[in-house]
Parts: sequence; C-alpha cells; structure tokens
Amino acid sequence: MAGKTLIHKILDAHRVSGELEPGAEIRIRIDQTLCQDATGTMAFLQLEAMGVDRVRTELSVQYVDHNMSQFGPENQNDHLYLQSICRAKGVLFSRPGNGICHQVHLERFGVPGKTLLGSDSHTPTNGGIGMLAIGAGGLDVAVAMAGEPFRMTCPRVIGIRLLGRLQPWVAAKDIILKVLGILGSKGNVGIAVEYVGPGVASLSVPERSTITNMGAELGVTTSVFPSDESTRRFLAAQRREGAWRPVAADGDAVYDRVIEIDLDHLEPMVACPSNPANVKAVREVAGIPVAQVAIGSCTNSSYRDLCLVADVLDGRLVAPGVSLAITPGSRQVFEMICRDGRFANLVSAGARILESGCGPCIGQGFSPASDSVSVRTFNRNFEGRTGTARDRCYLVSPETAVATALTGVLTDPRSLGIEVPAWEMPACFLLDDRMILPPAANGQDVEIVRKETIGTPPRCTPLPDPLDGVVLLKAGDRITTDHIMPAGPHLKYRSNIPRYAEVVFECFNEPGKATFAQRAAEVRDRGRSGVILAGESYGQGSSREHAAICPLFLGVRAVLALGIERIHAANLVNFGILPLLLKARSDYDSIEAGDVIQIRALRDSLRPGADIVLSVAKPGGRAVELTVAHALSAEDIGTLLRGGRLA
Ligand code: MIC
Ligand code: SF4
Repeated sequence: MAGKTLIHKILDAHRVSGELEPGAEIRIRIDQTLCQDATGTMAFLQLEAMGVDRVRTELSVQYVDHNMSQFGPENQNDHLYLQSICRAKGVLFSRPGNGICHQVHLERFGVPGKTLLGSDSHTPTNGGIGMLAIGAGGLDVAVAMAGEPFRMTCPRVIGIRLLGRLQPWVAAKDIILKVLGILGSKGNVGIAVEYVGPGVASLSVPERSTITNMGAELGVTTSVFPSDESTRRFLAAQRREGAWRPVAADGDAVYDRVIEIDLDHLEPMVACPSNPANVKAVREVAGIPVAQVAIGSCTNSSYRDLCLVADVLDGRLVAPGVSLAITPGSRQVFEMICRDGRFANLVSAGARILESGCGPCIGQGFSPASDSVSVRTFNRNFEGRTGTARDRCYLVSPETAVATALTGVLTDPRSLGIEVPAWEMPACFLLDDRMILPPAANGQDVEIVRKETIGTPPRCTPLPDPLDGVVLLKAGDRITTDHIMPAGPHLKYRSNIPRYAEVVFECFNEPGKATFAQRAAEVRDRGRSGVILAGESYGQGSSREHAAICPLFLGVRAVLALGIERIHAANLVNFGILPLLLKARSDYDSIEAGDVIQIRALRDSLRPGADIVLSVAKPGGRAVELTVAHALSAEDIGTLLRGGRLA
C-alpha cells in the first residue's frame, strides 16, 4: 500500500467516521478551536442557543482583533459579551491589544499534528507549525466547541515540492504568490496543499505560516508544512518545546499532483488588482506610482517581517508621496520591536504605527485616496476591501513593500542596491501571557454582559416546499463574501442582523434605485423566496457566515451558481439556504434578474447525487425546465429541509 500524505495521516488519526478516500464525507475530532470577535459573537450566541454549558475541546481561544476601531459602543459591547461568555464556557480570552488571532495562536498554542477549527478563513496559518488547521463558519466552530466532530470532504492532496533556497530579497510571500499564479483562486474546492521537498528545511515557522495563511486564497481546505527541526526551534524559542513532535508525510506518499518550485530561481512577485491570483513578477509592473504602503495582517506581521522592515528603514525616510502604515501582528511582536529599538527606527523613518490587530486589512481605516495605488503585505485585494471604491491594491512581500515605501513607486527590492539585513530567530521570544484570560473554574456563576446591541441568532424556518422564488440579483463570477456582506464601517453590526442585513450586496446598489435589501424584503413580505444567481466561485474569501445569515434574514432561500466555494457552501446549508449548481454557462446566460424559479415537490426531489428540475419563467412568460445539480449529502438535505443547523 502506498504511503500517506501528512494531511491524510492527521485526518486518519482524528477520524471518527467515514473512509479516508478523497471525495468521501468524513468526520474528524477537533482538538482546538479559535474564534475572532467579528465572527465569535454570533458563534457564542449559537453556542448558548444550543444550551452548551462548557466547551469540550482540549483548548478553545477567543481573540479580539478585528472590530477594534470603536466608533460607537458596538465594538466594546461585543468585547465585553465575549469576555464574560468565555469565562462562563471555559474558553481562553485574548484581550484587545494582544494581537491577531492566527499570529498569537501560532506563538502560544499551535501544536504539530493536532487539529484546529477556526471561525476565520485564514485559520490554516497554523499549518505552518504542522497543524491541520481549517477555517469554517461560526456555527461549525460552535458545534466543534460543543464537542461534536467536524464534518468535511476528505480532500485530494497536492504536493508543492520546494527545491533550492530563497535568494536575497525574495520572500516566503513570493512562494505563495507563485503558487496562486499556478493554481488560481477558484475551482480548488476539495483540495488541500502540502509542502515537501529539500527547500522546506530552510524556511522558518513564520515564513511557512505566511505561505499556509495565504493558502486560503487558493480556496483549498488547508495547507500544511511538516514539523521538523525548524519547528522545534520556533517552539523552543516560545518556551513550548514540550509541544513539539516531528510530523511528516510517509516517504512514499502519493500526491494527486506535484508542483515543483525552484526557490533559487524565484523572484519577487505581486498580486495585481483585484484578485490575489492575478500574479506577475514585480519587475513586470515596477515603476507604478504608489500613494500608500501597508505592512501587517496575519500574513506578514511577524517579528521576522517587522525586523526586516525596520532594518531597511533604519536611517532612511519614507518617500514624500507615500504614507506607510504598520500593524504588528501581536503584542509579543510589538513589544519586541519596542524593546530592541527597531520601533524608533520605524517612527523616525516616518512610518505610522497602528495597533496590533487586523486594521486596514479589513477596511478599518487607512483607506487609500481615490484613483491611487495601495501596496500591501496582506492576503486579499478584492475590489473595495480597502474601504475605497474602485481601489487599485497590489499584494507583495514585506521586502517589496519596504522598497516601495522608500522609492514611492512599485519596486523590485533587488534594485535598491543594498544588502538584505541578516535575521536570526531569537533564542527566546518575549513571553507574557497575562493578556490571555483564563475561564472561571465554575462558569455557572458568571454574569454574561449583554448590552442592547447584542442581538439573537437567526430564526430558522423549514425550506418552503414548493419553493417559489424570484431571482433578486444576477451576479458574475468570483463574487466574494466581501461583495455579499461588506465589512469596513459596517463590520460593527455583526451582532445586529437586521441592521447588518441593510447592506447585503451594497456594491450592486445604484443611486436613486431600491437597494438589494429593500427589493429582497419586499419579495419576502409578499410570501416568496429570494434567489441569488451567480457565476463561478461564488462566496470566495472570508468565512463570515453573515453572508448566509443576512441574506436569509431578507428571505433568500436558494443560490444558483456555476460554482460555490467550500466554507460558503457549508454556511448556506447551516442556515437553510439551498445551494444549487448550474450545469453550463448557457444556463447561467438564460436566467435574468426578475425571473421566477419554482421547484415543485422539493422534499421528494432532493436526493444525494441526484439532479433536480426547476422551472424558470420570465415575468409574464412561459416556464421552461432546467436541470441543475447539487453536492449535498443526506445529512445536508435533512438540515436544509429543517431550516438550518440550529433547527
Ligand atoms: C477576512 O480576512 O476577510 C476576515 C475578516 O478575517 C474574515 C472573517 C470575517 O469576515 O469576520 C475571514 O477571513 O474569514
Ligand atoms: Fe484579520 Fe486580515 Fe487576517 Fe482577516 S486576513 S484575520 S482581517 S488580518
């Protein structure tokens, strides 16, 4: 029998049911969970609704990193609710200021060979330490906290074989950008990625985590590095050597596909507007004038990254046309650059230091000027995510970002003509876990702080049968969850569904016309369902389940698309929205907004693996039949018919 990939080995060790066959449905035990505040409030409201007294995982951590701008009371109302509910339910609470969930988890909690489920799509960051880390909707994480296994499709595994060694000024970010250029950001559902080969050893854990972090943009289930000597060194420097153990694929593991990347010949790469897979070599687009540079996010704000940036800026000044912002990934990173003097170099060079959190990555400030170029070390450059409409955002490594900040134009750092600063992993990071609060020994007596902006989880109603729906919107390809449910200034309404639902598909609203939300509510109030029509790769990006909850609140009960991304498809099922797959582009072309969709005898026709027939009618016209597919299991179908998982 052929050997196993590392991913299949960890899955096998955690398998509760199902066959370890790519494509098969399996259930796995979840050792650890993480939540962040923007998804966590709803996850804990759901945990409460399930009547769970105490979480049953080995470790669950709640972070506060997203909603920290605090315009109005909503953000801190969420923080206080989370702090109290974590105390009651047995969850560690990482206070605001302690850093970005993925970075802090890597530093303080990640364990090679264990499973981690997180209510954030970049949870696979901890794959850099050899964990099987998966992003999911908040409800799935709440169910895992309750001790239930996680249901998933056993993935096919692609092996990325790294050869050689990164050359000066070429970074881990360039590796993942290269992979994104090869695999693209759509159509990778049911796949996971594993890094192998002689080039792996030379990469430190922070570098590996940059790569696994941005695996989320491939749309794959997860990305994993083996745990080796470099992992041991990182854990030892975090004074967690006891958590280390070697994990790796079998020597004769068979991969679904192997992609080789020769690090010796890799060059600085850039993802051009407005998709992370729109990748070119920096040299091909160098010279574009840049108005702002942002360095940070869970992709690139480790101590290693900020040391490099500070050392390059030492004694220099940011170009006059550029505003440079830096968000340290964690309090550990922030405090270390303060104490080693690098903070002063950054300030003296004119950098604007923001607090340790997501910040500009999720449109919480630092939006670029109109018609200007923003260069960021982040992971997503979806249109408008910066908070500026029709933005032009380029994603690069910290090396390219700092070179650009100095010259004022997009710059290949090799052309700076200076030597790349040397860096070594410290023997010991600065350790101080006082900002991580333990839960109460007895949760019963904890008073839950529930201010007026904390709402309730959505109400579940069975899927209507027959389903009689109106196509509310014909959207194109690659609709992201940022298109469906914008963040930026609206992020603070995550605990208030009626208010947040007002901005569903806001980017498609036209001045002077009824908004999507108004049209949907009108159809809902006439007793009909809403239907969304979309092209390929619907629901890319964030794990936010609000991209299902808020449309549901507006009466949406079906999505018809050429393809739906993994986390979003699961969220749709969890909240009772039927995800249907069109068979051909010509089917997509034949349907328009305003058409009426009907499925008779829905309950009888929804069967695993069986197509279903819809009727589509133009307003006032004759109905034609259309056959569509779905990827629903028997359990999904039961969940949908009942009206979602909470039901
Ligand atoms: C993101 O990067 O888009 C987010 C904000 O972290 C999301 C989670 C959310 O929408 O709250 C994600 O990646 O899942
Ligand atoms: Fe935060 Fe950005 Fe990372 Fe999402 S991608 S967790 S918003 S830093």
